[in-house]
Amino acid sequence: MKMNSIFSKTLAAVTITGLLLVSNACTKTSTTLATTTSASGGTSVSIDLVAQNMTFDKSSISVPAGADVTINFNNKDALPHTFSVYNNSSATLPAVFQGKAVNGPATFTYTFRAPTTPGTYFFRCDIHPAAMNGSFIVQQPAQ
Ligand SMILES: [Cu+2]
Repeated sequence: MKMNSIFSKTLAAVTITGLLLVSNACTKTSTTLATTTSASGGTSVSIDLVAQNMTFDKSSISVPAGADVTINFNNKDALPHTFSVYNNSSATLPAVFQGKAVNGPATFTYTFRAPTTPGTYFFRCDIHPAAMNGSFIVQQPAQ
């Protein structure tokens, strides 16, 4: 049983990686995911996000439900940007996550737990929400 569990998790990670490689070939805005499965069964994901010229380099970020998310944020502008996640584009509170402002040019690492309910959420810069936003997609974990 234990071996089966490890095998299925490994298979799931490989499947996710394969799907993302396919989507990366289609569009520059898709997320590059490097998922890992910890011994406790939790999933972590690390995502690079660049803010430059008042825009993010991604219009869509996808993560597994309930994953530990690391955003490697690179603010290349000489002004502050933030990264926050909300339930939808109206950005009503409570937020899923609200990151602190990062004065650029500088890098910062945000960490938070993804929602456990799959669906399409919303991310934005809280300082420039109209110009800097996108879809934060929480995916059903692979079985
Ligand atoms: Cu901003």
